[in-house]
Amino acid sequence: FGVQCATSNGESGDGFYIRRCVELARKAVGYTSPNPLVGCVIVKDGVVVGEGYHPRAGQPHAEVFALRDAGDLAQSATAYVSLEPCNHFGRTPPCTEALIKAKVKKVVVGMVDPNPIVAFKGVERLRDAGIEVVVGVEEELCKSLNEPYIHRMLTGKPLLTLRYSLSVNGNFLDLLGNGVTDCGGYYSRLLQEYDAVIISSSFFTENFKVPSSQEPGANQPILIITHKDPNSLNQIPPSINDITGKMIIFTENKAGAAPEVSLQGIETVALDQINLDVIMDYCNRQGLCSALLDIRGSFSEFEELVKEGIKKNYINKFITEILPVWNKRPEPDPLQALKSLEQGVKVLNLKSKASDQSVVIEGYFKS
Ligand code: AOF
Ligand code: ZN
Repeated sequence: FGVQCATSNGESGDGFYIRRCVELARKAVGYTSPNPLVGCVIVKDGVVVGEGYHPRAGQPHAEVFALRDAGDLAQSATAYVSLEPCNHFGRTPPCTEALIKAKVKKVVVGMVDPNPIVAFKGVERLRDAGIEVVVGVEEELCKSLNEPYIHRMLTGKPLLTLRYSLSVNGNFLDLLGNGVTDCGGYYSRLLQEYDAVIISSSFFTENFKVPSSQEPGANQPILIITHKDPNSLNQIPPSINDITGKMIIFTENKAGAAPEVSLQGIETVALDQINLDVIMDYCNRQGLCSALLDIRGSFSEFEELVKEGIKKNYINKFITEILPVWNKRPEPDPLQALKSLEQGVKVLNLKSKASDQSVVIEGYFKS
């Protein structure tokens, strides 16, 4: 019963088990918001006797599943958790009490929970109960696991990421328009990770395909559609009514024009001007930790939103995908629209990943 602690190259220790916690936590990618992804491993005498992860908000926490899995073997064992155990009654009871009751000897924590009602209180409670607690093992990895959750806890806003595709000669691409669907599964994985995807109705075509993740068992993101001209709802293909996932359409009330709602059962909100304040508020109310501002083809549709997002520090991150396509500059030229952005927007912490299908560059806007 259980798994030996050492890896094939003989590596063992706290880092190894916290990495396993992160691996377990990732099984619930896309399902846990507004809660974080958390994994837990119980180890006794060098053998894993229990494992668990938090499957979704409202369900028990990672520690509870791991302790159940371990049963009596949890006594005098070490519990590894990628996030500080909670010490409060939320939708579920405190994990600290479950660990104390199970009589674990030691708890190793990947990172402190940025949630102000938990931060350090879980660690203190365990120490007060005589349990040895180690904090900050594989901390960077644990932080990267929960980037959206941490961002929302610290700022009160969802992590908003600007995404677009470019040809190798630097022009914007419309993924669908160019017949490129999902290079290497990268887009599918993004849709699995992000809680919402914001798209403009300007890229809808007759055979419009709803952005949806192809990852097995993926929880599909909420679709947030910006639709500037309320009198042309017919631009939105009727097939949109077949979408089973959650969706909301923001329209713009042009002078005197009453929004014509011809789409059945789809939440439609008419605004004087579509803006990120309203969209971010909506995400918060839905308990979403992240949204992808997905620029398809028509950058000009999003120009105001991108400007607002950068000015107000709402857009924190960008993902650029460069595809092996040489295209002619589209009309109207979206790069012209980019030129009108504030000067001096700085980017940091660039990371890139190349495959034979595309090069993906990620980075952050300096706030
Ligand atoms: C843990 N282990 O697996 C998770 C934790 O409403 P609740 O009861 O689910 O509590 C949500 C909060 O608990 C969440 O905001 C975060 O601070 C913490 N999540 N804590 O010990 C877990 N998911
Ligand atoms: Zn908990």
